[in-house]
Amino acid sequence: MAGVSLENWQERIRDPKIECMSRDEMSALQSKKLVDLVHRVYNNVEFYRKKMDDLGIEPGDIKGIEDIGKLPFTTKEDLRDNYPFGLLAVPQKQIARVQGTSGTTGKLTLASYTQKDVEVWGECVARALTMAGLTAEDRIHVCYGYGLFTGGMGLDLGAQALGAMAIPMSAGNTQRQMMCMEDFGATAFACTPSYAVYLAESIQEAGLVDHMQLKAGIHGAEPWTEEMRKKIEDILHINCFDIYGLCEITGPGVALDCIHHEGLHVYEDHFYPEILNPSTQEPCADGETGELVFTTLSKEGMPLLRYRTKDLTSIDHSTCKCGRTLPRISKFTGRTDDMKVIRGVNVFPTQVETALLSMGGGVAPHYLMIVDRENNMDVLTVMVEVDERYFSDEIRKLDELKNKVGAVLKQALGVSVRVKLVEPKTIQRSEGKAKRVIDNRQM
Ligand code: DLL
Repeated sequence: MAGVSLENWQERIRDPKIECMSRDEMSALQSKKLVDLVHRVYNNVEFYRKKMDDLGIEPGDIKGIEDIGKLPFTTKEDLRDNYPFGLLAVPQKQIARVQGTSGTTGKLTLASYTQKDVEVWGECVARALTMAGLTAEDRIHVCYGYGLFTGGMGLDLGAQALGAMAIPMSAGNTQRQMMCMEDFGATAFACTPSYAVYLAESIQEAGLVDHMQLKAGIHGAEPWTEEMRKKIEDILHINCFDIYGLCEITGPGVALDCIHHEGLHVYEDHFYPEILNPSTQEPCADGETGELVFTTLSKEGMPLLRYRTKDLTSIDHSTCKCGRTLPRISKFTGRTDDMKVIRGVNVFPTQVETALLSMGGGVAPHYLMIVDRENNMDVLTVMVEVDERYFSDEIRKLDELKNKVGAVLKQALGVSVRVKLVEPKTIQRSEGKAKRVIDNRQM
């Protein structure tokens, strides 16, 4: 059984030339790619030609990466308005694959990839898997969904590029996941962090932890906390890594955290990150939180200029302990659109998660936030599952726990919260992205 920690950890870097490149060399590479990209989109994408004309910019005005601020933004709404193939920079017959994500309303967001885009994607995920300590010897159990969602396909492409064994389980059927994981000797697994906790608990309950050969978990597609990472690691005795991506840029494989867990390294030779103040769109300094904006430097099929992700993070350009110079973005606090303003206070689901896990027991990290408006006042109710081991019929004990949870949440969020304790396993589990918030105020 592998252990958690830096002991017996061997650093592996798939592409040291790029991943450890000096800042000057990286800027030169990015500049060259940006100049080429701007010409490509201006000449081939009506939408960008019009946007640049409106701003009075010509491709020749962009001389290097330092000119990126002159370029127009792209939003999710722009993608919807040009759905499905209006933003292609190549003829449709060169598109090898489409991937998508379903928003909460309306049409899905669709992204188109050429064969080369697919290869770059696989290579980025292979870099990420290497960062997580995996090699061609490994067996990667993929329980992200396969389909338009990029999770399953992305991890699969990465395993292939690495030369490892992909186990394409897709999502669902936890009993079967556990059986295959054990029988096929999976050494790593990939799924959302919320499903990883559920799967880890199920493996533990079935007494199968020691039967597994797992050493790494690759989790992302939704925000999760350091406490959640430690929980999965402690149950399964593995190292877990945070993988980030979005279908518009490429799926998983835009960034991954290394063993030091001090931020996620962005593959900036392909995806140029900017962190901007969401209101003023001015650049944030290193360490300051803002909206993550990406320009796809290498994409052929559907390249995007300054795509506003709505994800909130900060960036650090210093060299990491692992030796990589790739900048690191901090773990995501949330999105501009999943932040809830409750009685004037900004609240993110991840704050609830951190607070619950900091209690050191009593409750499980399975929760649901419900926001209502009563008598013109916002009311936040947090439904929390009582941990199986602490579950008791004694009303007094449950009352004590409820009060404790209420106090911990109030301290963490800065607003008072109604706590509703529920029995273990009653909050619906998701095999994909977990639903953490229901806001009834908008109905
Ligand atoms: O969720 C791609 C992905 C699949 C990433 C598997 C990692 C693993 P979309 O469905 O397009 O793509 O959703 C993208 O999910 O803008 C973030 O808000 C959120 N997200 C993705 N990864 C993380 C993460 C995939 N590690 C949206 N932490 C993004 C926090 C994440 N949020």
